[in-house]
Amino acid sequence: TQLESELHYALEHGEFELYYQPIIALSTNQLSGFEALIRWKNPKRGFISPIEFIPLAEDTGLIVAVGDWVMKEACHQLQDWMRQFPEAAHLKMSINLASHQIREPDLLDKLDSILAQTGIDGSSIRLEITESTLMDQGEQTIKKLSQLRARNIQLSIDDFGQGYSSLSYLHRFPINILKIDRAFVNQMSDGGENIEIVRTITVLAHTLNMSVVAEGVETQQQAEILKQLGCEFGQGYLFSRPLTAADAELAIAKSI
Ligand code: G
Ligand code: G
Ligand code: MN
Ligand code: NA
Repeated sequence: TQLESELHYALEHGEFELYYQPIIALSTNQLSGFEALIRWKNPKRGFISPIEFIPLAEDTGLIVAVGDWVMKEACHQLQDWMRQFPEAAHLKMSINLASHQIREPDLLDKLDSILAQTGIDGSSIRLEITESTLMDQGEQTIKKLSQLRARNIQLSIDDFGQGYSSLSYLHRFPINILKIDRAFVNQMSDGGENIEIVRTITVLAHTLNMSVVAEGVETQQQAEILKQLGCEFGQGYLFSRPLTAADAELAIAKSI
């Protein structure tokens, strides 16, 4: 299709850009890291949301090339920030990984070469994998995830609660972080029910030795409730929208 060939063109001509959304430690209000979020600025069409082109990139397999670019760009950016700000060595860079990318045989080699090139420690990056990707795939995925963990790379389940996680299965995945889907967080203040769901997810995560990131935190009240529930991290418009690299850099400078 037209859009498909434009995606190819976009990759080769630098039309993609990463934005960085802060992730905040709720107990201290400190910056703990960023989630890298891709943006496409097309000279003709203008801004195209990832909601439109990521599914297409997944269907056509182009997601692997796009994902490779994202991993490289995000890691080089983190390397640059760590050089500029030695006090920011604790910051984590979260990178979304599509299901194609996990199945891809070269993923580990690519990550190894990015880590070697940038000198970043594996523990500084977090790969976000959606719940449905995780549940779709069997033993091969568990093996791949273990190989990532062997490099100290952290693993997050993204959009948790949206899919159909088999809870009995969850403990078999070597996951460090659980990101609670923003649907639960948004509706938390409406009444008790979603608060109880978030509480239960948090207890579940902690039982499995995972930390919790709440997505879509938009109000101070939500942040307070989340903190009380023992949720460690928050991400959302209350703290910050996704930022350009330049603005993210200012946020780091301010935080240290
Ligand atoms: O940032 P925004 O709300 O526009 O993102 C919309 C969707 O696109 C989200 O589900 C997000 O996870 C996804 N997305 C953003 N950046 C990337 C990326 O680099 N890779 C993949 N696979 N998905 C991304
Ligand atoms: O699916 P994933 O969690 O990767 O997507 C992250 C998306 O959520 C990004 O596109 C980002 O723009 C969006 N987002 C981030 N914070 C908020 C928020 O507080 N409210 C809403 N509605 N969306 C948010
Ligand atoms: Mn994500
Ligand atoms: Na998410």
